[in-house]
Amino acid sequence: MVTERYLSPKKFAAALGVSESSVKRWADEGKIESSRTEGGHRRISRAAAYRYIRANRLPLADPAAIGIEPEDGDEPGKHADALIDAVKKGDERRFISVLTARYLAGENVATLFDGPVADGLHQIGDLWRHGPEGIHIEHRSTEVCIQGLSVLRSFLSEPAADAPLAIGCSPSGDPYRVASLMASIIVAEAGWRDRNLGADLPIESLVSVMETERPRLLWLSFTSDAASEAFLRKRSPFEEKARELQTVVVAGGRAFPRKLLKGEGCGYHFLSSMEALDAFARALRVGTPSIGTAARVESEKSIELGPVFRGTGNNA
Ligand code: B12
Repeated sequence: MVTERYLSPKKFAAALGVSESSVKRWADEGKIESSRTEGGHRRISRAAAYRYIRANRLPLADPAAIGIEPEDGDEPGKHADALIDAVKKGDERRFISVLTARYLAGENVATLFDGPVADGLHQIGDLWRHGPEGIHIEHRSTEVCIQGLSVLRSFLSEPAADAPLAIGCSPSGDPYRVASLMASIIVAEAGWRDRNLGADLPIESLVSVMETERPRLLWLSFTSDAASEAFLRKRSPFEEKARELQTVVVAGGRAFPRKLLKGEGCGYHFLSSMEALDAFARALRVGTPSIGTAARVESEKSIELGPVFRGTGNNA
């Protein structure tokens, strides 16, 4: 598995099939983020190199030169099948290799998450009914996804220091970790500072982190029916805090309690996919009026949009 964080212009040039002097010129012109060693040698972070390849849709003449496993075949769907298969088999190396190749090829990250990554986990969803091995397969596949998504997260550029903050989690009693990690990567890619608080977060600590961190956007992922029922019973301190701080709350997941779309609440916006979150987070980031339409279309069941939405939120 590839490890070195930095690439020499020579290695990067070999991977791209261009001359070393071209890469050095691009670095000096600032086209590729680069730095200098104490000895004055140029070095390019692997993440910056990956972003450059992705942004310019550059073909790799020799992927192995930078430790990327060449992709086998290019038929449509081949990559999705490879990802699904890697998730189901708990094959971390292959999952990371194919996910990295899809990222370099410029594939939409949210589409990858809603598609092959989620499908891979959905397809093992019933194994637990057939015995204890089903549970360890679910654990293994979940860990593979967590590792792979964390590697992909490391390719993203750091958001601006003054970028708005988005935090999120799965509520108390909900052990599911993948969807919340996906959401954090999607908002980070949309230019937010992201803070994933993971699974099973008690509502009291959610309220306290809202008080201290004052996020502009907050995501909730509901997968466990029992945890959703518990959230419905205990939600009022959270809703009071969200109203007080004018936090924009988005929620999704198979167990999202529809009741949240009725009554006072705090203006939950139900988004059914990571693609929807991507569009929502990008529009809210720039506070365009069209966000209203986008959200209303996506969550026609949601409560009328509050003033927050028109960019009066805090922590911007
Ligand atoms: C992995 C897994 C586990 C793992 C979880 C590991 C972990 N820590 O994450 C473990 C082994 C712990 C587990 C345990 C159990 N599980 Co389980 N599990 C799954 C499985 C296979 C995948 C879940 C997952 O991560 N999916 C990947 C995510 C990304 O996909 P997704 O949830 O569909 O999310 C997509 C959208 O909904 C949306 N989305 C989701 N959240 C959000 C949030 C926002 C803000 C947005 C915008 C979008 C969004 O975007 C995502 C990408 O498209 C599902 C099968 C399934 N169909 O999902 C069963 C499943 C959820 N489990 C199930 C069951 C029954 C159980 C057990 C009771 C089994 C048992 N007897 O042990 C226990 C209960 C645990 C508990 N305390 O609740 C049932 C239903 C659960 C329920 N009714 O509450 C399912 C549906 C399987 C089935 N078909 O029966 N499970």
